[in-house]
Amino acid sequence: MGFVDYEVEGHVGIMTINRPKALNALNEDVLKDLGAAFDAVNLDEIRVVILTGAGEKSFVAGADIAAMSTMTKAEGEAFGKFGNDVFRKIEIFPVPVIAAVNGFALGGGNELAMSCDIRICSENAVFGQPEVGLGITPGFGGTQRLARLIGPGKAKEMVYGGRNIKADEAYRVGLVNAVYPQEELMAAAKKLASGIAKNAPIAVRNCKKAINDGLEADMDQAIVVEEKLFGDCFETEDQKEGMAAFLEKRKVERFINK
Ligand code: DAK
Repeated sequence: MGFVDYEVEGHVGIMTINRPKALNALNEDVLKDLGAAFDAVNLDEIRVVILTGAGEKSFVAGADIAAMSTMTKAEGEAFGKFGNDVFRKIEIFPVPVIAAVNGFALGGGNELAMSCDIRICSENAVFGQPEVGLGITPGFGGTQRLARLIGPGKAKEMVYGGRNIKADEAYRVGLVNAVYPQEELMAAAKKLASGIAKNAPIAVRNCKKAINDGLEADMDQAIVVEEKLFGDCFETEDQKEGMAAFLEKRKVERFINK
């Protein structure tokens, strides 16, 4: 599909942003294709999505600076909304999305990675929000998600200074869960994905929703969110099979997403 390739391996969907000549920078067409690729995922089959970038240099080097350079205020706002809608679609996508960050994740690239549930990266990965050097603020959620993920002090240092950090520092501050040699990154992402995909899909989806929705609420409301999603798992075939397998001291035969 245009700038986004999509393949399926078992229950895992692998999406690759494919515009390597511009280091996979996000223009309107790339964003459109990315949104359409998520809309097209068959959720009866797919239990985890991996998102990566084409080539060995860049995940996404940000929003397309050439395209943005001539935007009016109104166009900039419309572009921001368009991107935000796609990123939010990923954030609340029913199944987990793993970002396999294979190089630069700058500006909109870091913001895209932060819209995913889990980030792992290659040793050459570089993360940052360089927007203030371009005369703008981060516009695809960078000021919001970075502060929530790594804390306001470190986020402010990165955002105000437009300072990029390398993979080891991203790991240390909790922006990524693990760092791998470039050639091992996709295998690691697939292993992580299949470890999730083997579990009861309805339960995994409900965990995603519980964590995301709960983080936006105070603890009293958050616990109610959890109660409802916990209750929602009961009477499913997978809940019955999971518990029966434990009581019968056997392995789960397979979870069927029902
Ligand atoms: N946009 C467009 N083209 C880009 C690009 C980008 N962000 N990043 C790289 N490219 C292109 C380069 O122009 C070059 O194209 P050619 O000259 O070959 O035609 C090609 O990719 C290779 O890049 P370099 O030659 O520069 O490669 P290097 O290895 O020397 O350097 C680099 C790699 C990643 C350090 C460098 O390319 C770089 O600094 N890129 C820009 C990184 C950056 O500043 N990213 C943040 C962009 S700002 C908004 C919502 C969201 C946003 C804004 C507004 N609203 C609410 C309105 C988001 C903003 C951003 O993401």
